[in-house]
Amino acid sequence: MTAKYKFPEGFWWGSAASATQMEGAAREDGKGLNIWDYWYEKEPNRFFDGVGPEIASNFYHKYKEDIKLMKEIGHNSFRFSISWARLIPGGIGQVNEKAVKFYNDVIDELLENNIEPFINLFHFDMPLELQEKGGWESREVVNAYVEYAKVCFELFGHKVKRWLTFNEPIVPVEGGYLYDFHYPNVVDFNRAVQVAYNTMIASAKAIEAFRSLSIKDAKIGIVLNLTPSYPRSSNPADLKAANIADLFFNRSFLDPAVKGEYPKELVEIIKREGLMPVVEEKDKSLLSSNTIDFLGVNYYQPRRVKAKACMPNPEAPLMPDNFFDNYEMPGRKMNVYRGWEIYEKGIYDIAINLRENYGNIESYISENGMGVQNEERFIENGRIEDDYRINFIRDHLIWLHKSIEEGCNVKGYHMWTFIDNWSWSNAYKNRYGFIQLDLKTQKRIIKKSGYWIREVSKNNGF
Ligand code: BGP
Repeated sequence: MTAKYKFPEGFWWGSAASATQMEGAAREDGKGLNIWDYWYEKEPNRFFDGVGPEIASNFYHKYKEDIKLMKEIGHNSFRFSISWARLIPGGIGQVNEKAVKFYNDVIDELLENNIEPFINLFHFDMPLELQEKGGWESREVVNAYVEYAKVCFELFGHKVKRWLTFNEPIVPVEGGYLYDFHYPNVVDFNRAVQVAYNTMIASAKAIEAFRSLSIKDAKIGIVLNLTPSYPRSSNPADLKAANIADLFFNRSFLDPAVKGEYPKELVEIIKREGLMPVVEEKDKSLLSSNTIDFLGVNYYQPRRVKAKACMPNPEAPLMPDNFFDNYEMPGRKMNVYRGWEIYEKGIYDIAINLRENYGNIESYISENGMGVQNEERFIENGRIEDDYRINFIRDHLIWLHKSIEEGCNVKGYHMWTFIDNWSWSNAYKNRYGFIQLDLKTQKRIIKKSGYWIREVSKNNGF
């Protein structure tokens, strides 16, 4: 078949997942607890249907079967994260040999199946003991993370060539320190800024440690969720609001990661509002000399913004949203289950922005996907006929393809996610996988989209 949309040779086709969301075995083989295990124990009501992370999709026990399925649906690459609390229970000190064996086995199994492993070091899962020491607010925790990163590079660096320091580092800031959807459920802009800042310091320090090891042919990057900010109109007030949202939610991580410095405009706002974090003398040079080699972009939805309509309550906690209002554009296309707008062109706009303003840094789509509730209703002859997911992927890929034709340096497309998995406080509400997971039996069944992506991968296009 000659594909109409042909992708560059060696394009990465695959998916992403994270330790807490797929491994299960949350209390097995010496794994320490992380904030998810703990929060669930404390407040199970905060999780959809009261389901916690203890079993997840059971990758810990089923990785062989799962990797076989990845192969079957055409994966040539796969991103997963290491559970810090599994590798180093408590977050500091002794390495857990059973965890080392597990991650080695997973990496070997992937390599034997010609699936390139991408390893992410942190996907929202702070070891509990370190959260109790202050989490990302604490420099001690930053240093512990760097030690953990070094352990990973030393253990697995000879086999793994693509490393990521963080997945969506802004999400623990939003969830844990502003909007109450992650533990420790703090609402405090000041502390949120410190957490955001320290995370970037941790990332830069891990990159520094990585480079000092000179691992042959290996690259290190970060995964950011980029949400292009579209103003309601060209009215200057709307443009200003969209720019502030962009500074807060995109450039706060994108600029230090790629350019090694924070945008001046953002620093001015943070100073004006009295939100400056505690910084150390060497931070500036640390950030500027340890920028990423490549960028993972998670793209789910755009952010539409308008000028603030009302004065915020002066007694309510200060929030990023004091500077703009979210805008519900009439006629927008929605994924109603997740409550996220679907806007395929956003993926193109991100790539063009990286080309124009970020030196066309090597990038790939590290997550994109569509969570749908009650997918069983689409079962025909034993298989989920998820044509909506196929359309979703295809329409995004068409825009991604266009960006590549226009010179954007995009190297791959990973879906969220390989198999239906546990989605934080949404637990199993929305299903994202190419592969259906029967929660009762743990049986895995490839959905129609899985067969579709296999063909796309085989033809390197469609
Ligand atoms: C991203 C995260 C993933 C994943 C996905 C889907 O933000 O990196 O961990 O969960 O979003 O979102 P959700 O699970 O909230 O529906």
